[in-house]
Amino acid sequence: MNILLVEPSFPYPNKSKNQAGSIHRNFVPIGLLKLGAFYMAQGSVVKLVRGNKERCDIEFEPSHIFVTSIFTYWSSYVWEAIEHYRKLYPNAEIALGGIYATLHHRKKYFKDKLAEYDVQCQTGLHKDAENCYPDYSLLDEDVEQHVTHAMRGCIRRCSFCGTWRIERKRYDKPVDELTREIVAVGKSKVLFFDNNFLAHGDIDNVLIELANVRVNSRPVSYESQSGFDGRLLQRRPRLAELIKGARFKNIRIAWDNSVAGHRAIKKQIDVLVSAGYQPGNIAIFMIYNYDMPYEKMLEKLAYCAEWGVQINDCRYRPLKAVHDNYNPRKYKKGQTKKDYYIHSKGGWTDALVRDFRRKVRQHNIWVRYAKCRGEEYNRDMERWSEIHTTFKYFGLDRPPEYEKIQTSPTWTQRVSLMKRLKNHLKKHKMLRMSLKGINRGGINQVLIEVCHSLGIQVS
Ligand code: B12
Ligand code: SF4
Repeated sequence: MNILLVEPSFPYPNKSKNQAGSIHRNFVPIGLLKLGAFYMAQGSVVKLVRGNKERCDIEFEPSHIFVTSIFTYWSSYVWEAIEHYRKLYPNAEIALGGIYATLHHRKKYFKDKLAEYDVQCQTGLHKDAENCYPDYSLLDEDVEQHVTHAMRGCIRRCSFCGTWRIERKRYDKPVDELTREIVAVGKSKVLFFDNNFLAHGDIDNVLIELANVRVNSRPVSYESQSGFDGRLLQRRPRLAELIKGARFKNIRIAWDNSVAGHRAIKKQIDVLVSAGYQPGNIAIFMIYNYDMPYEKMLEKLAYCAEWGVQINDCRYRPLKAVHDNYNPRKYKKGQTKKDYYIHSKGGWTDALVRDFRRKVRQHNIWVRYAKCRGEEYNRDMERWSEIHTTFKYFGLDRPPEYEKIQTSPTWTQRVSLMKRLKNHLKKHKMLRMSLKGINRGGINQVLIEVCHSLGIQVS
């Protein structure tokens, strides 16, 4: 078979503004990479495309096209991809799978669309692909981390969550299989996409063995994308020590229940701190725009300030949502329920959603840059933080103090050029460039030349 794997042109953020949001990096269509590995092993010719490409970019005639899907509210990108590839290859067999397909396949509108474009739908996990390692060579660019699962499913049934509908069966990957996989894939950073990593039935051994894994004689570092189940940590503080011992970074726990649960959350933070994590490097997932009203969410925020931990704000979108056009830039004009889901039942409005996000952003900046110096949040700190993000984008270290940037014409020009160039590269989905290694005196000139060549105004 000639198989074309398609990741629709999902609107992934290029890079989140703050560290608590650093979870948005390194997206890869992991399901497709496993499917590709499986079909290649079967002798098929496989090619992967990201977005809607033209025939000339896809140098072969696919007999089968596999389209993946993820968030339900990104459904339009899925159907656009299907429409595009159906027109391009009228005779190919098209199959749609992934999370959105699994959550919506029973709905009438969904079935109608399948019929309209003559598409087969496959729900849930692909058993054969699950036994394969993702083949990263299918991607054009190098990916620094390996994405995997230690377990599937979840031990809980939270009302807002789709996880237990998507991964109905609990499965724990045996420890030796997991470590063998990490060594075979050979990347020294591993990202777990598990729903509830600590619920693995053999978690102690998993963590002990992860600590021992070496890739090219180097230790491996880990991250659990969905964070850790704080209740399990609280029950067994030893897990926090094992997590630390295994070099897990970007630690997150969730606080989705009532404000009255603050004592338990504090205990969970204490367990992590006793294991060696700094409060400022711990983040708390918090669902908002849901049943808990804005005022109560502010109480949670105040506790987080007292504890000195960061917040990962999670705006609720229902599992049935098929669009989400929330635009953070529209804070002046505002948006309505037509644009995105607003949980008015819980008293939420567009203004409150934006206000809560703003407060969380300011809180995180304060935790990262000011708290340790005993200072309050101020707007310059946020401006400096944005410049810092731009520096990181170009592979540079920390910028100087904000005051120095403001008072030096060279620095002001440099920062302005960097911002313009970054916006241009992002807008046109161009590869980011590195300014690392260019001598300081020459950076402005390099930036001016690059901007000129791209038609960006530099005055
Ligand atoms: C990791 C993860 C994230 C990551 C990144 C996801 C990514 N890949 O881009 C991050 C942290 C960024 C994230 C963020 C959010 N997430 Co999330 N996330 C997940 C999680 C845990 C896994 C998703 C994933 O990528 N899995 C990897 C999949 C695609 O690969 P796989 O499983 O190996 O694929 C297999 C099958 O799917 C199948 N398959 C896949 N494609 C195809 C194609 C064909 C043809 C076939 C045959 C088979 C097939 O075969 C593969 C092999 O078995 C899911 C929960 C879950 N269990 O699914 C929630 C989930 C998708 N997230 C969810 C939510 C709510 C969010 C947030 C909105 C939370 C918030 N409020 O802030 C944000 C939104 C961010 C945004 N940009 O909009 C919801 C979805 C809600 C919805 N309405 O769609 C889920 C379902 C969890 C939940 N709580 O309900 N998330
Ligand atoms: S613990 Fe997390 S993954 Fe499990 S059901 Fe609740 S929200 Fe979903």
